[in-house]
This record gives sequence, C-alpha cells and structure tokens, in this order.
Amino acid sequence: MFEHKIIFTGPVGAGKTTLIKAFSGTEPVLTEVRASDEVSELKEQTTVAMDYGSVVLDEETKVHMYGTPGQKRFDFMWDILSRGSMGLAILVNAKAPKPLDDLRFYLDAFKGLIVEQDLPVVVGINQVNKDQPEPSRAEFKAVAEEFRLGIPVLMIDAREEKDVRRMVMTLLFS
Ligand SMILES: Nc1nc2c(ncn2[C@@H]2O[C@H](COP(=O)(O)OP(=O)(O)OP(=O)(O)O)[C@@H](O)[C@H]2O)c(=O)[nH]1
Ligand SMILES: [Mg+2]
Repeated sequence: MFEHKIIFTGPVGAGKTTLIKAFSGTEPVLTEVRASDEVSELKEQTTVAMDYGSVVLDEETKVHMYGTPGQKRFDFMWDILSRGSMGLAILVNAKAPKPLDDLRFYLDAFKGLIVEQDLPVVVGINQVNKDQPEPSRAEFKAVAEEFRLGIPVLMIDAREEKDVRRMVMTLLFS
C-alpha cells in the first residue's frame, strides 16, 4: 500500500473542513470551535489546529488528508502540518470578496513548497457556478502561473465526493 500525505489549505470558509468530512473514509478528526471574532459572521465553527481524514483510493493507494486552519493567527500550524507532505491542495471560495487575492496569498504563504521544493500543487475553486465561474478559470490560472507554470485549477464542490476524488487524483498523478 502506498501512503500519501496531502495538505489542504486556503482561507476561512474555503471549505477545507467540509471537504475532509465529505471525503474521509474514516471518522475525521476535527478541531473546530465556535468562532469568537469576525469569523462568526461567516460561520459558526472554525478550525483552530487541524483536520485529519483518510481515504483508501484503490487497493494500493491510501491518502492521509490534513486540513490547516484558515485563520492567519494559526499560521504556525501551516508549517508543522506541511512537513513530509507529498502534495498541496489550495481551496478558494469563489464567493469571497477577493478570491483572486486569496489564491495569491496562499500561493505566496506556501511558496517554499511550491517554488523551492517543486511539490505537486492543485488549486480547487469551491462555491462556484462550474459552467460560468466568476472570476473565470483563466483568471485563477493566471494567478497560479505567477508562481509556477502548469498548476492545475479545478472547479469543484467540496461537498461532492467525485469532485474531491478528481482533485486528489490530479494531485497524486501530476
Ligand atoms: N453553497 C456552498 N456551500 C459550501 C460549499 N462548500 C462548503 N460550503 C459551506 O461553506 C462553509 C465552509 O466552511 P468550512 O468547511 O468550515 O471552511 P474551512 O475552510 O474549514 O474554514 P476554517 O476552518 O475557518 O479555516 C460551510 O458552511 C459549508 O457548509 C459549496 O460548494 N457550496
Ligand atoms: Mg476548517
């Protein structure tokens, strides 16, 4: 069995916890607490340390998924969770006020892995009208290419098993 560790990161409300809950084959380990600050205007719960879930993709592939907290004040966890990972998935909520800036911020925060270590990366745009995304896929793609050429950008619904599977497969086989 090949075991892969992958990291899901992105802003508050991007859907990292939603995705891991929806895709994990085992009961996920979550560290959500009631949001106390401006995050509580967006949603009730926020991740403070990590999410963990695992899934068996086929007879020989198991994936361990780690979700980071989105909040910047927990960014010390980003480094800790990244160690030893074979791939990075950045999730963005297309309905946020500035989704292109959100993507740029997380690409920059993880550029050690992306640019220096050349780790496989995939970008998932969540909460989107997949047929007519706004901003367009090309706009997200252009931001990704500021960092590295060839980063795949997928339109997904983080609640949909098949979308998450496609994203994980893209990451593993890129
Ligand atoms: N309409 C819609 N809602 C979604 C979708 N994906 C997730 N959501 C909702 O959007 C919110 C996403 O929140 P989380 O999954 O907690 O986000 P997170 O990335 O873990 O955020 P932090 O832990 O705070 O960094 C939840 O309320 C979900 O129910 C989607 O594709 N469409
Ligand atoms: Mg979360």
